[in-house]
Amino acid sequence: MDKTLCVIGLGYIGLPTSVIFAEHGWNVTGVDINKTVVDTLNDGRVHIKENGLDEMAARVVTAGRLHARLKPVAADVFIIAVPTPHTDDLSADLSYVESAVRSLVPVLAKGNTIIIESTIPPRTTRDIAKPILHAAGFNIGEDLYLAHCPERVLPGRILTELVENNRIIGGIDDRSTNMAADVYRTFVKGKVLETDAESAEMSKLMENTYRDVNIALANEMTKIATELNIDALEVIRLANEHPRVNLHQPGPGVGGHCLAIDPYFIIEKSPEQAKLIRKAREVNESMPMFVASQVQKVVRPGGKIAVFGLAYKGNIDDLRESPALKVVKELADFGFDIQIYDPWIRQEQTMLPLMDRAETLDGAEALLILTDHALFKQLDMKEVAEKMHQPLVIDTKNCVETRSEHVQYVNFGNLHELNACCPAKQ
Ligand code: SAJ
Repeated sequence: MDKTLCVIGLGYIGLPTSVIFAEHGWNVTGVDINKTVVDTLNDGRVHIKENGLDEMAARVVTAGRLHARLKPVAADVFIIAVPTPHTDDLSADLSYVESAVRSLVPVLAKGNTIIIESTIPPRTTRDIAKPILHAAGFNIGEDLYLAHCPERVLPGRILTELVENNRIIGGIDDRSTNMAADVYRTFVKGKVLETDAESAEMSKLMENTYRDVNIALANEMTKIATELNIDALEVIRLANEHPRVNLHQPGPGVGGHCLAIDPYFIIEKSPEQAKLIRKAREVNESMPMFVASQVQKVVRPGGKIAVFGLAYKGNIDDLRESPALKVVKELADFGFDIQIYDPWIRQEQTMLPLMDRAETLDGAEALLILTDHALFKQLDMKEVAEKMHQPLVIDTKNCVETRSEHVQYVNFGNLHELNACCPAKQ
């Protein structure tokens, strides 16, 4: 194949996307403003941890099918995969998307297809990207084709999901949709679903909002169940035996760059209507404080707390919007002495001091598990109990599989037991 692709943004999505297109025969240029990222990739290495990415990147760079650059180059197809952070008032900061679109203008030629993969509020493709290209003298749908194709891959499984997941392709017009769909059809094994730009934008946001609202429901139910001495996890297990019910799992909050942010992109566009979506965000945002207040029931003021897990979810090295960071902050504000262990996080990723497992447990009055890393499933509870001052395990992710008489084990199903259990407070 002699097709060329230029990907703007070599982050969690843009880098694997560049690599997978190159692996499927495209000639790819990856563009990033960060020189270290560019140099690292041109060396055949990657700056993020993702299953299988390092080997595949090394292969396509060595084969000469993937190059990294600081500026866009001419290509048949452009994919924009830059971040859309939110501003202090929680609306989408589109400055990266806008400047990425602008940066293409000098290299664009008639017949090019431009695809925005970054998550964006509804109508952004038509109301913001299209006018920039139009002002540069291009007629969209005739000279250039423009579409939104949201990324929907799960960290840890990105290379597999890029190929196997269904893709939604929403063009500014039918021709744009068809052109963009053909790009993905070169390697996607899932369905390539063609629609308009607005439906594509909104459906991506609703997928993550659906999960956020469902998790909020589970979290709210956990608070209610704790008050009423009911086992929330048992309730979820039983209710989910119904063929049309899928309650999600409660936890210390909702992290990551998607579920915790995407709902706000809907709220900002329709603040009067988005009542349930806003409430769900509030419930999930309240969970770190809820967890900290449960711990406060059972640990003496100033006491040591061992925290296992900082990443926003299990088996990844990602701290973005992690509820664990917020729980740690609340606990620190309460004046507790916090010791943290996370085998997936490197010290340079955080200002919080990380320790090894044994040091973290040493003298602790509670072990608080905030991330469901597989490594935490089989904890040696005898060792845990020996190191701790008070052998109490609070598992907010219900992930520990080992049970033992050496420790008191509490999860979101029996949090109410904390009201009665605390020798440290007596
Ligand atoms: N969580 C719960 N309870 C649950 C499920 C998740 O508390 O029952 C928490 C997790 O611990 C984590 C957060 O929610 O803190 C988000 O985790 P996640 O695994 O649900 O989602 P992400 O953010 O890693 O990835 C999501 C995915 N979207 C959906 O599953 C609908 C992924 O497919 C998207 O590509 C990604 O968002 C994205 O980029 O939008």
